[in-house]
Amino acid sequence: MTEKYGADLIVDSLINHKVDYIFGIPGAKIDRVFEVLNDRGPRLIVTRHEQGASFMAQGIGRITGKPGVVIATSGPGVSNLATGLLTATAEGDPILAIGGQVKRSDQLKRAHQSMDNVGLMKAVTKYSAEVQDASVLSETIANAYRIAKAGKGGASFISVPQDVTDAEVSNNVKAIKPLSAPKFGDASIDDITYLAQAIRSSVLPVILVGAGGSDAKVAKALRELLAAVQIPVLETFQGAGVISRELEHTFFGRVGLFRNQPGDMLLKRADLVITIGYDPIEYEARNWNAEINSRIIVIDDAQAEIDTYFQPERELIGDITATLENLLPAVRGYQLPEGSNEYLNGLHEISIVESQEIKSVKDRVHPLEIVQTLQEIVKDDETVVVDVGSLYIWMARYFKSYEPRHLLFSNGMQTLGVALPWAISAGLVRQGKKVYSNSGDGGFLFTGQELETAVRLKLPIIQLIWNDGHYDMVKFQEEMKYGRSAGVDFGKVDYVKYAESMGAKGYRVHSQNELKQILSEIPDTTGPVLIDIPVDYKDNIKLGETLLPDEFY
Ligand SMILES: Cc1ncc(C[n+]2csc(CCOP(=O)(O)OP(=O)(O)O)c2C)c(N)n1
Repeated sequence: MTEKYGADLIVDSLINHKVDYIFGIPGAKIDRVFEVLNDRGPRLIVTRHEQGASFMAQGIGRITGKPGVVIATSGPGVSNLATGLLTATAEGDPILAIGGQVKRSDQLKRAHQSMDNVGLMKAVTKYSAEVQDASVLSETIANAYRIAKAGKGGASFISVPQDVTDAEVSNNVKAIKPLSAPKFGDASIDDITYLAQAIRSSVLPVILVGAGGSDAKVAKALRELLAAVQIPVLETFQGAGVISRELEHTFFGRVGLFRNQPGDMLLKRADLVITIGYDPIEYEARNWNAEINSRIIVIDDAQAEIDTYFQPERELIGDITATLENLLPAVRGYQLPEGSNEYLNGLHEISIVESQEIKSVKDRVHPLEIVQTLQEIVKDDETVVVDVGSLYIWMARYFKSYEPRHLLFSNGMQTLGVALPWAISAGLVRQGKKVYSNSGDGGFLFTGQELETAVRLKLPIIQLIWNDGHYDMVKFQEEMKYGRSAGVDFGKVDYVKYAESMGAKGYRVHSQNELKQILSEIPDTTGPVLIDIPVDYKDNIKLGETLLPDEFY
């Protein structure tokens, strides 16, 4: 019989959990796992930095709802995972991370790469543990996997000392087969009836969909509800895409960051706010309920975190899809009163007028021109990812997406550098579909080295760089606060050459027409393409200004 090691149990456990991809970089303390991956197991995607690998695992978690898996070696390999795990835990995305560790006998010494892995990761995960005996590796992985995706998703981290990975295990120790997750029921009939009555007696109810409401099943149930009941809907940035084209008339935009959107007016005016999978980390209630007078009812799978500005009258806790399905018959046919319809028509007009004001300076492209061009080119089943920065405010406000989890933002943690790694995850999962990755020239170079990974994988990623030569989102907000900015400038990079040096195609455009032409000529099958777009950010200050007349509030 062939020998079996801890590393075999790790890989067999991943196989049993039907893990398709594992992202990471090896090192001596964990290399036996990579050695086993040579022969079997998930497809290994070697990245150019562990942070990139952790973002890619998060991207898999965000898109599929199943934990993305990442692996790194001890010391700096593990610490480089921290930002990805933090972002995933904050934003509700399941990840299973496996980190190498020094031998157990070296852990209390100042030995090479010795570090308290579990202590470091405790702060940024839902679960952080170190395995001390190879025979329990599989059960630890099974639990970590389940914890990562239970309720609100997040990261699980397992530290594995080198001598545990390398330990021989008896052939009687088998990797645990995947177990079916417990199925939760809907909210109680009492609570559903209560909400139905609240809707029927309201004059202007509104639904606010957050990250937890944006998975495909919830979106389907919500769409069925909205086809039968007239209620306006708002999204947070991570709730993007829940409203289909057919239901577009029910959509009143996204809210987040500055309290100046038509959606903010609607939230203020509404006499009933129904939140679905809303997480305050995206847009704290103090921003939209500053006066503490909103009537709030929650639909979620876990009870709400209460604060002064978020005191729901009722919470419908249970499987969100099942709750929405059972709410439907109780509210079918509800129509808004005439006065509310007039108000909503007015709101629609404000958004349309605002999005039409475009005047770009010569040789630079206005943000709204980029948004409009993408809107024309991108198909509904293609993925658009957006890094943090001024570009993300423009995209979150104006780019419409009609399928859940097809327009991706890091909003809970606002982590710079997620775009290209998430684009790689989307390219892998949604095979054959183009992915449009948007980054500022600042954020792009946080993980820009992963362009080589995308080239190696031949993924059809179109990386747009909104290039203004500054960390603009900080710049314009500093200018609003202090009348000047600090720490926001950096030097020039030739992104076309950068792309070419890694084997990608690189272009630079100076007008909306050039952008449109290049985008429309990219074949579906081509590998990564990078487009450098000198962007005209003169209107950015408007993003933070109070934009709406008071009487609408
Ligand atoms: C990891 C990380 N570091 C710092 C920040 C703070 N921050 C938010 S936006 C931003 C500037 C982004 O600049 P760029 O990518 O060029 O996009 P732009 O705002 O110019 O469109 C910075 C530094 C952050 N969100 N994440």
